[in-house]
Amino acid sequence: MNATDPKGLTRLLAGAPRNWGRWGEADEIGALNYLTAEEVKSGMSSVRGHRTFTLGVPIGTPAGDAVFPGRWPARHYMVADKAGFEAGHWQALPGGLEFADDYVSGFAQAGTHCDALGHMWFDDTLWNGYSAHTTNGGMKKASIEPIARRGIVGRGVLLDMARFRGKPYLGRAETFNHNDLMECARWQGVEIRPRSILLIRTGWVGALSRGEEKVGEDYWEPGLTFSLDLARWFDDMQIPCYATDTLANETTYEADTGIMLVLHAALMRNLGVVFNEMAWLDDLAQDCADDRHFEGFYNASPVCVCHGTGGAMNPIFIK
Ligand code: UVW
Repeated sequence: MNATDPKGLTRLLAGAPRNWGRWGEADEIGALNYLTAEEVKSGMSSVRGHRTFTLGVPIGTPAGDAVFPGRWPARHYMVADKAGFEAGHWQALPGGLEFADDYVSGFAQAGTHCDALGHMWFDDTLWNGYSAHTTNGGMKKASIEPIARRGIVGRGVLLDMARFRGKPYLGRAETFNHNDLMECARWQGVEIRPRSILLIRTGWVGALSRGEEKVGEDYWEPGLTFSLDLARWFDDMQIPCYATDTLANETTYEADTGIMLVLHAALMRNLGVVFNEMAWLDDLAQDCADDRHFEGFYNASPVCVCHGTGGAMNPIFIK
């Protein structure tokens, strides 16, 4: 099995768990179904100091935002500003009020975002068995809309893999698995309970923002790497959603085969696990390291883009 095999994923994931039909034939939110009122309560009761952290990265940055190869950064244009009023392009509103307006365009998957469950597929089939043809001209199934309507709210656990490994950030192509996550949790003194939302810090987005790492042609992120055991662990633990501070939530290639983005297939497409990518976790991680409290209340919802493949968001973590 290798990356040139068009059926590479089919073969790699033979025997991997799949949640299709588990929440009915019409389901479009997958493992978010695990987030019931109990999980909201558990998230709220894990709050101690009521400190809030926003996890969205800035977009439209003067230096140019880091985005996955093949995409380009968000573009920001001023439509109305004081100069426009002075030049006579705009007139003050009755009573004298003037205003600034702007226009932002960019990829749904640039910046901190949530992927729709139908964002990636193989074998012509999306999450829950929907045909890949339902993506044509806009997602008719498993778009970002149902996730935006539901919201992602529950008990979040920060797993600081970079600190655990004694590094400012994990290196290019550095990997870890579910056993490492559990060891990291033990080291931190926090419990990964069933239905926890995992926030996995690699330090990578911080390194990109400081220019210590760059997105280039041979881009290869650090992150979780696939195994059947890892997929089974996510399934057994009923993980509804996980966030990372990388652009795509997993190491870019499987080292043995060169197959790309395997967890988008094994976790998102097969299990319905929701991906929150490119989260800013450095400030939260510092606070957790200071007070040794690694859990809290995670709240997020993507922008509700009609038929969209994903949506920008700015999650809030309260601890
Ligand atoms: C890719 O598409 C590579 O990643 P994301 O999950 O951000 O969309």
